[in-house]
Amino acid sequence: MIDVKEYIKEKLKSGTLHFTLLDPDPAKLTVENAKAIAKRLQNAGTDAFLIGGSTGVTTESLSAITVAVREATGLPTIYFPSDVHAISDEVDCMLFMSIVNSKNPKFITHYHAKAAPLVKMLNIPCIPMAYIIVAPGMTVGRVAEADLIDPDDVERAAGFAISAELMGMQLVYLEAGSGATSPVPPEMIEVVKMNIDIPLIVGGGIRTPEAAAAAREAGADIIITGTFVEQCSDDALLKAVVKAAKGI
Ligand code: 1GP
Repeated sequence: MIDVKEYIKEKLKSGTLHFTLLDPDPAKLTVENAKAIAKRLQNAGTDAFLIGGSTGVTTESLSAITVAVREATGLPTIYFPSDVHAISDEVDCMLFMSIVNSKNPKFITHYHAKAAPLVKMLNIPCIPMAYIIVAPGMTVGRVAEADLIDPDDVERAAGFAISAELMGMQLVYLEAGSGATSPVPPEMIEVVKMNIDIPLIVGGGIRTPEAAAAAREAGADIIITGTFVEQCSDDALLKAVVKAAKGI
């Protein structure tokens, strides 16, 4: 099993990382497709795989996709939690995340209280993370009942990020929502990054080398792409986005 916290810490010494998001909803991704996509992304230079989605994920699909990705690439598999009922000890670690700008306490701490005993019993390594949803927010914004942060309201985003750090979170994720038409603005990334000392993850709507480079230049430590990697059949473009994210 890979120590993901250590892996991230070591890799960040040489620059920004790129993580690939795979949605293990069986209606969207088969094991065979997951293996093929994971291999292509490894060849493009991705550093790890986040596995998770807002709907339709089960323990079985999460385990099956995780094992497939691990066998195909040997890269870290990180659970990006979907549901309290989908928990697997196949993953290298789980992002134990609070959706800090949700209007519903279920997404801040209550689902966590339901899942925690099993997570602890299975001894799944966890990284505590604050998940901050910025407009448009897309499906996760709706499902998680987020009080969306306006893309211009950089101070509000920074406030959530700083409070997360003070609460002991080890990662902050600025999320525009999967498939967002506009990613988190570079100005917001810059201000949030300036105000925290923990790694900053940015995702949602990044699908061009320009957008990936803009997020990296603004200070993102880890850049996530999901929709783009699922849909892109052009290996050169895939590589260009990963390279732009990593600045190599
Ligand atoms: C969603 O940030 C991720 O949680 C990825 O978004 O699917 O738009 O790349 P995309």
